[in-house]
Amino acid sequence: MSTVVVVGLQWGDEGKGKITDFLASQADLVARYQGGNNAGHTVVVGDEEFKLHLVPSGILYPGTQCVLGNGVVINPGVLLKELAGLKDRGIDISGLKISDRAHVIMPYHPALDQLDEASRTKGKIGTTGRGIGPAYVDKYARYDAIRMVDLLDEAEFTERLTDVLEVKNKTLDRLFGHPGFETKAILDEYLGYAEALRPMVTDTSVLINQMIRKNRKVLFEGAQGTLLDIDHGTFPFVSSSSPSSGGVCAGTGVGPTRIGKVVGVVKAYSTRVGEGPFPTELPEDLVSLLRDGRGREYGVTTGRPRRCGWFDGVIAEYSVRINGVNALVVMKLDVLDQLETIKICTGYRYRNSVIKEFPASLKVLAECTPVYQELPGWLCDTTQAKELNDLPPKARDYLSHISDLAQAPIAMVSVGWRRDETIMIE
Ligand code: 2SA
Ligand code: GDP
Ligand code: MG
Repeated sequence: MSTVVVVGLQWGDEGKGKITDFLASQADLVARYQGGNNAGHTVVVGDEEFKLHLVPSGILYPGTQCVLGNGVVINPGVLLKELAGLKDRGIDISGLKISDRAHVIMPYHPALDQLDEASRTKGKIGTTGRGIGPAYVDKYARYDAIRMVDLLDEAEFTERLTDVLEVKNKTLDRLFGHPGFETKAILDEYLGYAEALRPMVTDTSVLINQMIRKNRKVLFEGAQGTLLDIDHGTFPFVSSSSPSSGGVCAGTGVGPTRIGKVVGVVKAYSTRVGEGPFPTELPEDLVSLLRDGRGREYGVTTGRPRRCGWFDGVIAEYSVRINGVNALVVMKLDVLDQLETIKICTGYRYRNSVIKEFPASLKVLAECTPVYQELPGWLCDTTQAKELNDLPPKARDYLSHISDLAQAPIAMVSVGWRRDETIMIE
């Protein structure tokens, strides 16, 4: 079957943008199925770098259809700005379609997100502040949600917004003493967005399923990662959507019988941005080993420095299982080029035993200490490698450990941010 899901197996930022772009050269359609403009996907083409937040990473190929599925939450102003920026750089944006069932991020969503985070003395999640959580809360609570289809209907939107603002303004005042939003100002702004987006809004489930029936190649691009999944992540330190492969069906209107392959993207080490547990995290005095130099581990959306640590085999096996991964892609191997010793976590020591399965309880996780195997570094440049045999034996040995721990075969290895710095294995 010609459908492929690209999913992050850690806490996001594995390099999904690069791999989606790489695979998109063969794709007819690329769809996002969850998240919103909290995502930051980097694609490098020659000397040009594109940082995509909402637009799928297939947009750089003219003629490739791109879709924002019903599971995505859409900030219309941000989307239009991103599209204008791409157009200014000569990118053909005419292939983008947006689901009529996708939910809309309204101005009170980022406000509530930021005020809520700022008001908490403990238990901060470290969100991106883009209103993602509050938008999904409204979706699941149902009463106050606004979908694209509502935004395009002026009478419906005006009525809904008037009712919703009454509730939201009370909440903003009562919880945070924050001044309310004006209905007219939002109407003026959002009805303008509605007109600009109208030609792109459609029933994208029809579109994607038509492509699949014609046996065209369809890619589903995950944002964030499995450990940030609302169900399978390190709850509550997660995002509010379903980045794992299970999210594809609900988030695009494509049935599970139509999913062909699941490509799991992992970094050769680990990173996390925001709060929450991170068993293999390096202490601050060692973090620059991975964060700086070729690692460039800073948030694409917020600029926040990312926490960095060693590769975690417990998490890799967990995520391969949750997503049904049948091909692994290992990213950023080159970042380890100059390390004399590389550690890899093979299990967690918990009280008197070693556990291999990622625990649900954060209390248990806090008591876990990683069991490390130390491997010798290869101490040479891998960025020029074009096939597996070009890599030094020690680097190949490291990759074998990753594959064994994750219990999945490696299909590709990335040794740099450029398209051609990619090794195909199968
Ligand atoms: P939110 O804003 O409600 O989704 O935040 C909840 C948690 O999810 C994390 N999160 C992310 N983690 C990694 N990368 C993300 N995208 C940007 C990037 C992040 C950035 O590509 O660098 O620029 O800071 C992303 N989006 C959400 C977030 O840190 C919280 O832990
Ligand atoms: P995403 O959210 O999963 O798409 O990943 P991000 O774009 O947030 O972060 C990945 C970062 O790593 C970006 O700056 C990429 O340009 C960069 N990158 C991707 N692959 C490689 C690689 O193999 N080596 C190096 N050094 N950088 C890479
Ligand atoms: Mg990212």
